[in-house]
Amino acid sequence: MSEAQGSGELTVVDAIVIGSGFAGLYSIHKLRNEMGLKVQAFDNAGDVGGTWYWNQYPGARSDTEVNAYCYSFDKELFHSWKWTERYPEKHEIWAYLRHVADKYDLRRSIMFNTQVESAEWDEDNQRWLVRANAVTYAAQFLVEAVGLLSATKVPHFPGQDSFRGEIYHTARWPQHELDLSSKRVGVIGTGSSGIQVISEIAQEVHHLTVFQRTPQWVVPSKHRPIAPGLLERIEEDYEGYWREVLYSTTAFGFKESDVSAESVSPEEREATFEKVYEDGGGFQYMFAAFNDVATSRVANKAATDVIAKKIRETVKDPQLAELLTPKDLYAKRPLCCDDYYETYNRDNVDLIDVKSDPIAEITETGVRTESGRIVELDVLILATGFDAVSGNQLKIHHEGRNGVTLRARWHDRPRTYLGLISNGFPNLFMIYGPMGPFTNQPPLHEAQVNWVAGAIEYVRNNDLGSIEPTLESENAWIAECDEIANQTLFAEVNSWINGSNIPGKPITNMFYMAGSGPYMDRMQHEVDTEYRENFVFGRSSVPA
Ligand code: N01
Repeated sequence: MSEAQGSGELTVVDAIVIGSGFAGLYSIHKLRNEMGLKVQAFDNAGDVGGTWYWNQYPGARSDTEVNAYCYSFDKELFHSWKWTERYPEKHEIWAYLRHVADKYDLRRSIMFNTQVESAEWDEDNQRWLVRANAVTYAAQFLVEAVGLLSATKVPHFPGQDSFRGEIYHTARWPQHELDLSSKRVGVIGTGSSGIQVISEIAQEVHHLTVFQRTPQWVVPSKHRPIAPGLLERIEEDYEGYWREVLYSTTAFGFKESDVSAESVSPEEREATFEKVYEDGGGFQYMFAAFNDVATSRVANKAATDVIAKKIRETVKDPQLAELLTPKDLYAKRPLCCDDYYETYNRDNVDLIDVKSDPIAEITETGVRTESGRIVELDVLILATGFDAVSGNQLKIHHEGRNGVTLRARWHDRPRTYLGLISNGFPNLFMIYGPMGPFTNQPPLHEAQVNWVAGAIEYVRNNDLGSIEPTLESENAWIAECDEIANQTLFAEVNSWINGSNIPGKPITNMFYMAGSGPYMDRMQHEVDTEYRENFVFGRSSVPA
């Protein structure tokens, strides 16, 4: 439907969805196919997939076991899609998301290659005016599924533009395969992206130089086919399984430990960590070996002692092993990857510690460090991460009620209630927004989209114009989130989790760390109380 507005035309829909990754696709399906709303979606990518569209770097794969890294909303989809690996690689996940788009006919609602520029709240008409491609769209509801880790962090070293080779960020990797076989390649960054790309390309490239600033604790994931019968067993009690996932702490789909490392002997701790490490525990190393690795220094130290031992046993050069061993707590998002430490035994791989010898400049032909060391390169890979959690939201110019911008409102820190919606920004729902749960994402995306759908239905059924959290409820939520986070060791370590990786960004807690189950209860409480405790409503835009 079109409507005249001043000198221009408005395209009017019921809901706008931004993003078409896991969360965006399900939002479109839920709102359009199940609720019958008129939906317009946008994505700045050329196709669906979100993270899995952009992160096509070699070695990219999920580090979450696939039985919890997929949709649950349609049992037939779960049954008919044949995953092959326990931790599926990028092509398989991207193909899955494209299949979902086809199966539920979602593409026709999505405008690709389109960056939403702005979203302005129109109080009189209780709706959002969204600008994209120089066209204005109006919608009562705005659902932003823009990704927790989407806005890239691209450092600008002196001289970077003069480099005559190729430069790629892992999260803006070209869609076509690159032939790196005869190339001298440098990788800056050793987070989850860096370790995957390093382990994968080391076998292929002529020479690889890793520029490491901070080593991280890496646990193998031991890739292998899905355990025979696992998905079939899940189907036998499908609802029960997904309920268990959502009401666990991390929503990773494995059994979390209820034993604290502090309660057992040092020998038992070590043996347990050894076993999970050797099994390719991945995330289980932090959450399934014991229940206090993220909260107890004793448990955390026992966990890192075993990884440090593995590094020493694996890396032949003791000096290199020492450089690869972190000095801080195991309290960043866990890193899981096969053959990472083994990679440094290869003759064609070098590690440069850019903490003690920082990168001084990028030259026309490579990298020069402050000590004068020169590394000649054909390709430079930036595995330098993201302006995470709030970064992508803030790329869009939002103006809420009374012209207050989201950037101004979030100046000191991102502020939401339940990680879903911010005071002063009615009907703007964020899927996995700041101050939301710290969990595996896809199951929580679905749960949040279901909650958003319920809130939208409530507003529409009661002839209301809008819903938003009160300032008091938002403040209380943030205080609660901070109190819980401060009981964890995550609060003591710098990483993208607290925004410290971005110069000038406020360093602050951005998550609800009490777990998925308690979070589900909190969302349900709002439904049970008909949103009357913590929300206020705007008047209907439809005259009675
Ligand atoms: O980013 P990161 P990431 N000079 O921020 C270094 C998800 N993910 O893309 O630690 C030199 O963790 C930086 O060094 P330092 C997952 O949630 C999932 O790897 O700041 N180095 C660090 O080593 C993950 O946690 C998957 O000292 C610089 C690295 O770059 C999140 O994304 C795969 C630098 C950035 O690490 C982020 O991971 C990939 C500079 N100027 C990602 N700037 C899977 O599911 C930055 N660095 C498998």
